[in-house]
Amino acid sequence: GTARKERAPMHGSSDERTRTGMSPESLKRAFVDSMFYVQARYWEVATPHDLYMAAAYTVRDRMLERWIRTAETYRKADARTVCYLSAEYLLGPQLGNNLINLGIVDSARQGARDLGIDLQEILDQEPEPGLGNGGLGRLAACYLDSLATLSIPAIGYGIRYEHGIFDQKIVDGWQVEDCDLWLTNGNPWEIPRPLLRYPVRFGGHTEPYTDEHGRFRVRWVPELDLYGMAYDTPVLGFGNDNTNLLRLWHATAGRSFDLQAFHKGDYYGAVNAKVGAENITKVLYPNDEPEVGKELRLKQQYFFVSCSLQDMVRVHLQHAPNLEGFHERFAAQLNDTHPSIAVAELMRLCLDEHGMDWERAWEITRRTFAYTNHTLLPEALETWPVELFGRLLPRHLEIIYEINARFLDELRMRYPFDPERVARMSLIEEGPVRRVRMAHLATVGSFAVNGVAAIHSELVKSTVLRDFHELWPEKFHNITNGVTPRRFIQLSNPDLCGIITDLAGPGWARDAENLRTLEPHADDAAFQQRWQAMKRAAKERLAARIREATGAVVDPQSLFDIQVKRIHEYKRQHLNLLHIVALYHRIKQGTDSDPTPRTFVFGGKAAPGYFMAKLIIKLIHSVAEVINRDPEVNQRLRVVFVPNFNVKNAECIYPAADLSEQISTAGKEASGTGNMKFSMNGALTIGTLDGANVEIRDAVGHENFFLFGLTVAEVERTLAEGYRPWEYYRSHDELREVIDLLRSGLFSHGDPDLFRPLTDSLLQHDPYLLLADYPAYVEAQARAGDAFRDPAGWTRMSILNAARTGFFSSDRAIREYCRNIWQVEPMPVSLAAGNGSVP
Ligand code: OAK
Repeated sequence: GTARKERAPMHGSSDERTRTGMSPESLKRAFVDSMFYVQARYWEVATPHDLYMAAAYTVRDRMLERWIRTAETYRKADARTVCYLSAEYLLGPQLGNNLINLGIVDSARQGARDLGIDLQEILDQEPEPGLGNGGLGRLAACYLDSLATLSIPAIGYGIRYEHGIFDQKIVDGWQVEDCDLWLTNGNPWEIPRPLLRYPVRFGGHTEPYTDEHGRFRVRWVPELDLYGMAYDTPVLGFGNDNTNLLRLWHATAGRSFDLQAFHKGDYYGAVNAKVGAENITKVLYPNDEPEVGKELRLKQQYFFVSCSLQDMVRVHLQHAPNLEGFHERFAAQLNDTHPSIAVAELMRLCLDEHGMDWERAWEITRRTFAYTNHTLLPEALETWPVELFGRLLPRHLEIIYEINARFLDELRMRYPFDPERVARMSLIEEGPVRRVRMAHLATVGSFAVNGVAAIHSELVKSTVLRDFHELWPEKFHNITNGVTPRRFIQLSNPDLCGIITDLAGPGWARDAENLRTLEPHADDAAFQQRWQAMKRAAKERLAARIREATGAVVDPQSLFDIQVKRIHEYKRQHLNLLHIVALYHRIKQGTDSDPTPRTFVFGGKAAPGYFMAKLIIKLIHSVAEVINRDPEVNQRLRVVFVPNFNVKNAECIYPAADLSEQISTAGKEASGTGNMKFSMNGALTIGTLDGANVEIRDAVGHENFFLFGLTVAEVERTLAEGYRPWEYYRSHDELREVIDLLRSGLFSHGDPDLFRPLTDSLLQHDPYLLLADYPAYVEAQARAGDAFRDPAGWTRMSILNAARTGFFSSDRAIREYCRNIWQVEPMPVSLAAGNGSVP
C-alpha cells in the first residue's frame, strides 16, 4: 500500500456525524436504513435475524471511523506494535460487547424500544464465533479487549475457521457433536480483504545455489502454493477511541493447482486438490491438547503464521528499506507453541527472501518473539515427527537443524561434561521416531518466556523448561492471567454493574482496582440486601435458562454449586460427582448433617476422542437422573448439566454462582480463568492450591475461600512413594460406599459395567489423586454448606470476593506484558483531532 499524498476525504464531518451519531434517534434512523439498504427488507417481513443484522451493521458503522482513525494514527506515529499470534480466539458474541465499548447500550435499548423491539431478543440472535477450545482461546479474546482499551497498537493474527468448536448436543446423557455453522447466515463484523492475500507454500525440496555476490544460498522449490486471504474484525477499546485489528486468514487454492490440471490433463483430480487446499481453514481441532501427528493441524499452524509474518514484513517495509529493525517495530507473542513455527519462518524470510546473513537474522528473530506457556501436561506438549515436518516444510526443518546445531555447540561449550543435559535440551527428540520439540524451539527463539500464574511459572522453571531456566534465568517471567471486566461483569451482570457504578462511579470498568470501594460496605445490611437481590435475580435467570435447555426445574433459593470448564480428568469433575453421590447416600441412609439445599450445575465440552471425558458427562447425567426424580432427595439436591457451554451460556452462568468449583489436582491447571470470572461475580471458591486459585485466595482473604487438598509438593511425594488408591478405598467407609454405588448399576439402569472404566481407573491408578483428596474435599464442602446457612456471613464473603479481585482484570495482565515483556507504550487515538476535511 502506497500512502496517498493528498489529504484524503475523511468521514467525521458534521453531516457524517449525524449519520453515525449515538443518540437513540440516530441509532433508530440508521437501523431502519440498514434494514432497507443492507438487508434489503421491509419492516413487515423482517425476521429476527434481519433485525440482528441491521443492528449489527448500525453498530459496525459506528466502529469504522474509530478504526480508520486508529490505523491512521498508528501509521503516522510509526508505532511499535504488538502482534498476538494465536491459533484460537474464543470471541463470543460481538453485538452486546460492542454496544458496551461504544458506550451506547442505553441509547440502543431506547431506540429499539421506540421501534417496539426488545434489544435482548436481538442480542440472542447472534451465533457466537467459537474459534477456540477453552481457556487459551478465551484469554486471547480478553487480551484483545484490554490491548484496545489500554490504547496499545496491536494486531491479533489467527485463523478464520469456517467451523469453530462443535455444538454439543446431549442424547441419552451422552455428548454428541454437531457441526458449528457460525458463518452460514453471514458475519456482519468482518471485512473481507480479497486483495490482501499472501502465498503460502508446502512440500517440494530445497536446492543450494550461489547468489549474484557469490554467496552460498538455499532456495525452496515447493510443490504446492495456496493463498491466505485476510478477514478483518475491528476490536473496540472501552472508554477510549482506539479500535484495533483482529486479522484472520482464510485459505484458498493458488495457481499451482490449475497448472497441475493443465499439465496432467486431470481436471477432476486438480479440482479435488483445490478443495483439499481450502480445507486448511475448514475446522478448528476440538482438542484442548494436541492431536498427535495430524498433518492438517501443522498445515494450519504454518499457514496462519506465514501469512501473518508476510503481513508484518509488508507493513515494516512501508517504513524501512529492509528487515533491520523489524524487532523494534514488532513484539510478537506466541500463544503457546501453536504458532512457534514462526521462529523458523522469520529466519527463512530474513535469510532466503531478504538475503540477510545468519547471525543478523537470528538476532532479529530472537528479539521479535516472546512465548507464553499454557500447560505442563506432558501429553499436551507439542512435538512433530521429523518425517512429517520435513515433508511439509523441508526448508524449515533445515533451518531448525541449523538453529539446533549452533545451539548444541553452545551447550557443549557450556556443559562439556554433561551430554545428557545437552540431549535433553536439543530441539530434536531422539528416539524410534525423531520429533521436533516445539516448546524448545519457542524458548530458544524468544527473548522472553512466561507462565500464566505464579505457581505455574515456578513449575515451568522447575520442570518442563528447567534446563533452559538454568541457562537463561533472566528470560523467565510470570504474568498471571486476567479476564475482561467489560464482558464478564458489565455485560454479563448488569445488576452488579449498577451496584458497583453507584458506589465507585463508572471508572471501575477501566480500573478494576476501584472494585475495592465495595469493601467497606460488606457488613452493611441494606447493601447486603441489594447484593442478595442481585444474586437472586441472576440465579432466576439461570434457572429459566436451565429449564428451557433441559426441562429441569431448580430452586433459586438453593446453593448454586457450579463447575463449568472443559471436561478433563485433571479438572476432576468426577471428584465433584463423588461428593454428590456421598450427599445422596447420606440422605438415603438418614445420616445427613448438612441440610443446605443445593443445585449442582455442570457444563463443558469433551474432546470428541476423549473417552473418559465423555463417560464423565454420561455419569453426570446418570447421577442427575436418579437424584432429580427421587422425592426423598430432590427437595435437597438437584443436578443439572447445561449443554453446549460456550461464551454466551457462560455469561448467564458466572453471575448465578454461589460456589465455584476449582478442584484440579495441584500442579495441573496452569491458571484457570473461569475461577476469576466467578469470583468477580461474588461466588466463593472451593478449590485446591493450583493455578491462579493460589493468588485468588491471597487476594480475597483465606477466610473467604474454601481450601482443600494436597499441595504440589504433597502430590509429588504421594506419587513418588507409590500411591495406592485402593488403600483409601479400603480404609474410608463412605468413599468405599460411594464408589460401590457407582459400580452397583444404580446409576446405569442395572448395568454394573457402564462406569467401570472410570471406577477401575480410580481404584487402580488414580493418576489425578481423587481418592487421596476426597476426604479433604468432602470436609471443605461441609464447611461451605454450613457457611451458606448464615446469609449475612455468606453475603459478606461474597462482597469481599468481588471487591478484591480487581487484580484479575486482563487490563492489569496486559499492562504487565507491555512493561515487562513487550516494552510498548500506549498510543491514544483521538477522534476529535484533525478530522472534518471533506473535499
Ligand atoms: C490448550 C491447548 C494446548 C495447550 C494449552 C491449552 C489451554 O487451553 N491451556 C489453558 O490456558 C488457560 C489460559 O492460560 C489457562 O487458564 C488454563 O489453566 C490452561 O489449561
